Amino acid sequence: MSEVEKAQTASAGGDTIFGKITRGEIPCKFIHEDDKCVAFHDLSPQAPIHFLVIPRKPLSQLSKAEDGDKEMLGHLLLVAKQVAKELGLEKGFRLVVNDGAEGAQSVYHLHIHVMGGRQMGWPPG
Ligand code: DGP
Repeated sequence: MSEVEKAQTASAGGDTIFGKITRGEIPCKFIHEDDKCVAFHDLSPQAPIHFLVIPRKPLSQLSKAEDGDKEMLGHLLLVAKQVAKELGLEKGFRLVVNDGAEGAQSVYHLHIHVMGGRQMGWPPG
């Protein structure tokens, strides 16, 4: 099943694989972890370097974020750029947040994709 097909059949709400990963119930090698978030390499990389930054709070998607999430959301961006630097992405990188069915979201636990290590195109598909 393609990522888009997965996204079209994914359902919002409930626990997800990322919830299990953040709670340590499924083993995963973190490339960053702190009290608010974790980062790890994507299982299905779309670039030479492709990692995800995920809040420990099980927020399903960006469109459900509230004012109280401001600090956590800012923290995710700072971790994204810090890990990108640690992985050598000095020439640039791309952040993507898929939201909902038309945004091709397949896992309903907020995550920031960080991709780099090749020239990106525009517009995205
Ligand atoms: P999205 O379509 O934005 O919901 O992207 C979900 C991404 O998560 C997709 O690129 C594949 C990745 N992914 C799904 N399950 C796992 C997993 O168990 N481990 C890791 N490392 N990545 C996963």
